[in-house]
Amino acid sequence: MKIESAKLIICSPDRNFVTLKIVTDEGIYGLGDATLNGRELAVASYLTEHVLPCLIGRDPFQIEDIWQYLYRGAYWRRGPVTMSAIAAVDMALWDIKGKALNTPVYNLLGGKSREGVLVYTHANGSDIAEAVDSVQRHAAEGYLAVRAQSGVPGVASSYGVPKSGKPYEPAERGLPSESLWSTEKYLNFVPKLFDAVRKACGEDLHLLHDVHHRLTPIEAARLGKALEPYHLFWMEDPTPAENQEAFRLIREHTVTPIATGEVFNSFWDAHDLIRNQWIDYLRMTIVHGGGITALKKAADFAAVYQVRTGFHGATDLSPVTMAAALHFGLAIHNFGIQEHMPHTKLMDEVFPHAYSFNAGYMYPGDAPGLGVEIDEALAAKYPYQRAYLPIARKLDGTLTDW
Ligand code: GCO
Ligand code: MG
Repeated sequence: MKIESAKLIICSPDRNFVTLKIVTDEGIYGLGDATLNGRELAVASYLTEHVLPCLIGRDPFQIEDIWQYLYRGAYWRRGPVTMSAIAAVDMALWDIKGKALNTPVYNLLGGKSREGVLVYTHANGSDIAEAVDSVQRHAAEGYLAVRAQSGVPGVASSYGVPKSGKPYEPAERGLPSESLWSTEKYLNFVPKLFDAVRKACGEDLHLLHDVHHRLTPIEAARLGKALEPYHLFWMEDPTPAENQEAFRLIREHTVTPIATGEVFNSFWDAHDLIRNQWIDYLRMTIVHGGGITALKKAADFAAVYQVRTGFHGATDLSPVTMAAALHFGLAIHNFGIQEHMPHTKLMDEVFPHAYSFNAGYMYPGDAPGLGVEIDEALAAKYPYQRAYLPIARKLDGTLTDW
């Protein structure tokens, strides 16, 4: 079998997605997600100009060799643009191999280690009452794990707070919007939020919270300690992780479990965090982390240190990445949890898929390959529109981590 052609489908059904389609001379094709939220066309151009011409004529079964060719062969290493492009090729090749062998991708990764993939979803509110209500509604839908975020009095437009009762969706068309931030108000507020949520929802529901890189290590340590009575499943991205050693200080002060990695693009971003056991969950994702091939190695390394996966799964990761993450999560032994922020009805129509949700778990389905299609005619009706993530400023105007 040989790769005959490769093309990109760039569309915006409610939000932007860049999808790679690799077609073989035997008519089998594979799909890969290349979406990098707010920087979509950089990855598209990297693929079109530099990667796709090198694929034609290659054997799509040689996934490892093609990965090394695109990674080492470029000389320039890592970075979100490069790694998302490599990931898209990698996903499409696993999809092709599964279809060619007539088996779901999870079988190529070692087979089922569990029956279903535990997922968590997002609950949001502009205040505590709304957030509690949202957690309860998601629990009633069957979720066993829910992430809770709330507007903080005085910084109501903060991360994770939806506008006009819609699910929270940060990417916005037009130039970046600005939101406000106050660490002091946030730190005083969050324990009250989780006190209310625990009282309303009982002890058994898994609760999660995303700090979104906004605290210094000592502030994060204070938050982790304050949240201990509410036994969170995890505290996410407590501080930026460019300096991996920053997590040592948090770890030394709190037993609240720590998850990080959604902005990582290489195993090396997580190397010290894992080998020092400064984190409990690795949140890298297949699209931004270099594909299934790269993440399998990262997950196997993490397994040695009892670090489990908790892959990123916001709506900016397309259904192709969602499917890849579900096959992956079903197969590996050290799976922890998978984020699930449901796509809109339109996004699901553009990407018909075999995966499903039932009673707190997701299932990749048994279709060969990844089990996702793209309706190209429908996708063509929704052309790309420039969109950005917001930026954040402190109350005095200083730019800070969003
Ligand atoms: C999450 C994330 C998202 C990101 C978004 C950026 O935990 O789901 O933090 O909300 O902000 O995916 O593109
Ligand atoms: Mg996050």
